[in-house]
This record gives sequence, structure tokens and C-alpha cells, in this order.
Amino acid sequence: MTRLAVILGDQLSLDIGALQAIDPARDVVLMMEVMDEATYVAHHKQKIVLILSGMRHFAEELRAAGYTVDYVRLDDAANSGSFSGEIERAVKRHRAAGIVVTHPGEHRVLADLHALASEMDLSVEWVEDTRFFSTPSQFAAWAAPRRELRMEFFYRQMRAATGLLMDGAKPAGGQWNFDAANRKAWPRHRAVPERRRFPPDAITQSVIDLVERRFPHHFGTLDGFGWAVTHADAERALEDFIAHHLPCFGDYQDAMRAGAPFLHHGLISPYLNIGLLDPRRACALAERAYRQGVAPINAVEGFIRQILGWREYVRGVYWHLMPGYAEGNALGADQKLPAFYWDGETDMACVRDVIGTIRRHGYAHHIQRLMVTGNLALLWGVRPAEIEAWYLAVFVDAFDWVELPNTHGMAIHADGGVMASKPYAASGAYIDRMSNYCRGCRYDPSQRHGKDACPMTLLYWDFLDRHETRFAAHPRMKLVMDALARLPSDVRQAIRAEAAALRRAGTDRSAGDPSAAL
Ligand code: FAD
Ligand code: DLZ
Ligand code: SF4
Repeated sequence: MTRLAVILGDQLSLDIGALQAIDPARDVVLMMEVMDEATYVAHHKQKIVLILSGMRHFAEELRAAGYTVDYVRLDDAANSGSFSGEIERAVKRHRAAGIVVTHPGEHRVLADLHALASEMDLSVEWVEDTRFFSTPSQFAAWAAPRRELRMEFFYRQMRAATGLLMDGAKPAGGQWNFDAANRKAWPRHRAVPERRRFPPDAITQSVIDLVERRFPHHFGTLDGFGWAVTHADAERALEDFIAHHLPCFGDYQDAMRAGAPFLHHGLISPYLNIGLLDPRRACALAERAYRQGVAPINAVEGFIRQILGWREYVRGVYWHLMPGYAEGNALGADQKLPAFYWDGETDMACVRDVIGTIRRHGYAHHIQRLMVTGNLALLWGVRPAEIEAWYLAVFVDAFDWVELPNTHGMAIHADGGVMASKPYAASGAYIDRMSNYCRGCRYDPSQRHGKDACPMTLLYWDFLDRHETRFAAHPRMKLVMDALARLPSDVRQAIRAEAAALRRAGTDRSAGDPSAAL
């Protein structure tokens, strides 16, 4: 009897487990465009286009490869709007004996599918997602005996296990990590490189029209949509990056520049996350560039660490600690998300630039996510669930397994130190050092309080003040906590009062959250 291989919108890989487990001559591939997935948070318009167009192109690829594909479109009259509803309908339509599902990337979807299976008494074959270097159970085995989890040690084990960037038992270049070489600011007169983008074809254009029609109130613009939506174009994007940008990736990995969102970053996370690119291929091409002398070790090690280290590590943390992980709020953050996260209307030049970039591209690079929008949410004390829903909505590459640990753990320290031993809190001085934002800003990054005080700097000292008891004895925060203790009490009072006034001003209008309209 027929079985259905369920392929979700982030499982667009020809070698995905569910496709390997079926007989193409007898079984059917089920793909479903459903309202629930577009609206559980109000995703950026470009994210919906990327996924639906990626799905439609992938369905064509599967048909060309000999699969029978049952593809449910968003506008199909009988579309129930949910994965569960569509699987139930498809099982009846095909009188299917059961379904085959590759382990989904989100706990929410996994729980729904388990519930459906038991309600329908449906036979489900669960297949491992092999598109990662490690499995959740390997991570759990690594984590079990450890008192604390640190990416660096996981990463070293992954290097040794895969042989990536290894010379025998030793790390290539003689060191595991070249991060210290990767903190240059963008030189003032250095030209900003052009990046390859992919103009919409007819399929993508019809999805753009659909999204404009069905999701007009969602965040972001579709003007100039330029993401790849096929394997072939994603491969071109990767090759372009390796040839033209990888050599400088390390040097400028942490640099930020107004009006220049991409610099030498990979721009490949959406493709890796939905299956248009294979992380093994990305790492292999990067290593080849190093071995051929085309890219230096600090660049290649830095790039491979992001994929083999951070990407695998956050996924491991997610499946190891979910669902409880999302519930933590170690710093007692209780503030509403400021309205300018949605409309960018703020005098903070750094925040305005980053929100504008996200609106235009559904993208910001890592340091912008961590040290501008993330740092501000941490210092502001935004409620974890609100800032996490924002990250999930506004980035084209956002899926719970990767967004949640990065936001909840790394950016806002809501996990109390599982992901990072100390909060990534920084004042305006950090942003001034790594960008040209402050030169175009009405605030002064060196001022802690007063009318010209930089909000990042003001809130940084307020953050230390609010959490003095918690961090006073933290060995890696001793210098700043000592500096806080030396501040005169009237200065500390002024910081508290001005920070409270800033928070009130940021949340006194409720502009913008498109999820509120759902
Ligand atoms: P590059 O800088 O070129 O890096 C190469 C690749 O390494 C990326 O494509 C990505 O696959 C991987 N990578 C790098 N850093 C990380 C990381 N910390 N975690 C996982 N993978 C990493 N990444 C997502 O893919 N989806 C998210 O929803 C997401 N949310 C984030 C939220 C916050 C608060 C922060 C601080 C980071 C988040 N990241 C997320 C990680 C990182 O910012 C993006 O992967 C990266 O900016 C994507 O752009 P790029 O392809 O140009 O990356
Ligand atoms: C994000 C998304 C959107 C917007 N739409 C769909 C869809 O219509 N159909 C689909 O299969 N997947 C979609 N996705 C991606 C899913 O949310 C993602 O596959 C699950 O969350 C599992 O990670
Ligand atoms: Fe951002 Fe402060 Fe610099 Fe302005 S002065 S750009 S708010 S860090």
C-alpha cells in the first residue's frame, strides 16, 4: 500500500531521509503550503516567499527525478491551513498505509505530528535528519557527563570526528581557534563589495504576488527580493562566496558598517536551513580554499567554526533541553518589546540601520543580531518570549532550533549561562569600535547619562546596576563590576531614572507588531 513521504518547507533536500525511505514507484511525496506555518508568528514577507518558492521549485525537481508529488497550494479551496489537517486529508485521499517523516526542525511541529499520529492511530516512520554533522543523541552523550556545556570543546571534538581542517591529530595551522585575528573594524575607505543576488523567475514572481495579496500587513518589503530558491542558485551563491569573500571573511567578521549589511558574510544560512545547501559541501569548499592557498587559516577556521561548531552546537542544545529550555527567564526580564523594533523609528543610528536592513532583506549579520538588536533587548530587559518571537518573525533564516538558543541563550542570557558563561552585554563603546554608526548618531557613546548619553551606554550601566548582586562575584565581570561600585551614588541614581524614562518612551506607542493583527 501507498505511503506518504511528508516533506516540510525546510526539508528541501534530495537526499533527505524520508525520500530515501520510500519506494518512488509506489509511494507519494506530500508537500503542503499552509496558513498556520506562515502565521504562527507573522513572518517577514521574504521568508514566506523564500520557503513557498523553494517548495514549488523543489516539487518540480522531485517530479523530474521520478517522484509522484501531491502538492497542496495555499490557495487550494479545501486547504485546511495546518500540517495535521493536510496530512489527514492526504492519508484519506491516497488511502495511505502510513507516513514517513524526517525529524522536524521545531519542537512545536514534532509535538503536533505526535498528537496527530495518536489521534488518527496513524503509522509513522520517523527518520533521522542526516543533513547535520551530528545527531541529537550524539550531542546528548557528549553533554551528559559535563557540568557545563561550552561550544569550543564540542567544536574540537567535531573537528577531530570529521577530520575537517585537521592535519592528522592536530588542528590545521597549529591552533583550534583563530578568533583573536577576526576582530577588525571595516577600514574607512575600503570599498564595500557587491554581492550576488538572484532576480525572481516566474514561479517566484507568482509567489511574491500571492504573499503581497495574502500577507500585506507582515513585516518587511518584497522589493528587490534576491534570495536563491533552487539548489543550483544556492550552489552559485556558495561558490561566489568562497571565491570572492571567504578570504576576507575572518578579518571583517565582526565589523559593522552603516548601509552595508553584507560585507564579506556568507549569506547562506537560509539555504543551509531549508536544505538548498549542504553544510558538508560548504565546509569542504572552504577547506579546499585553504589547502589551495586561496584563503587564509583565520578566515577558513572562522567560517568552519560557525557551521561545524556553532550551528551544530545550538541544534544540540535545542534538542537536549527542549521544551523546558524556552521557559527560563534567568534575569527576570519583564519589559515589552519597544515599538522601534518594528518600525525602526529611533534616533539610535545603529538600531535604525539594522532594522532597516532587516526590513529590506530579512537579514542582518551575526554581530548586528548579537550586539545591536540582541544587546539592546538584553539591556532593556525585554521579556524573552517577545524578543524570541521577533527574531523568529523577521529573519528569513529563522527556525526555532537555531533562533531560540541564539536569542534565549546567547543574546539575552535568559538561560542563566547554558550557552555562554557571561552575558554579551556591551556599551556604546563596543559599537563605536566595530562600526561607523556612532559618527552619524545624535548620541555620544562615551556618555553614561545626560541629554547626549548613548542609550546603549546608559542601559549598560543600568543593567550592571540592576544585576549587581548576580554578577558581583563573576570572575569574568570583575573589572566592570568594580567600575560600577566606584560610581558615585548620585550618578547611579541618575542612570536609574534616565533608563526608566527611556524604557517608558520606547514602549509608550504600540506601533508595529504585525502578529497583533493575526
Ligand atoms: P556567516 O557569518 O557567513 O556564517 C556562516 C554560517 O555559519 C551561517 O550561514 C550559519 O549557518 C552558521 N552560523 C554562524 N553563526 C551561527 C550561530 N550562532 N548559530 C548557528 N549557526 C551559525 N542563524 C540562523 O541560521 N537562524 C536564526 O534564526 C538565527 N538567529 C540568531 C539570533 C541571534 C540573536 C543571533 C545572535 C544569531 C542568530 N543566528 C541565526 C546566527 C547567525 O547570526 C546567522 O546564522 C548568520 O548571521 C547568518 O548569516 P550568514 O549566512 O551571512 O553567516
Ligand atoms: C516557515 C514556513 C512557512 C512560512 N510556510 C510553510 C508552508 O506553507 N509549508 C511548509 O511545509 N513549511 C512552511 N514553513 C516552514 C515550516 O515552518 C518548517 O518546516 C517547520 O517549522 C519545521 O521546522
Ligand atoms: Fe548606537 Fe549609541 Fe553609537 Fe548611537 S551612539 S550609534 S545609539 S551605539
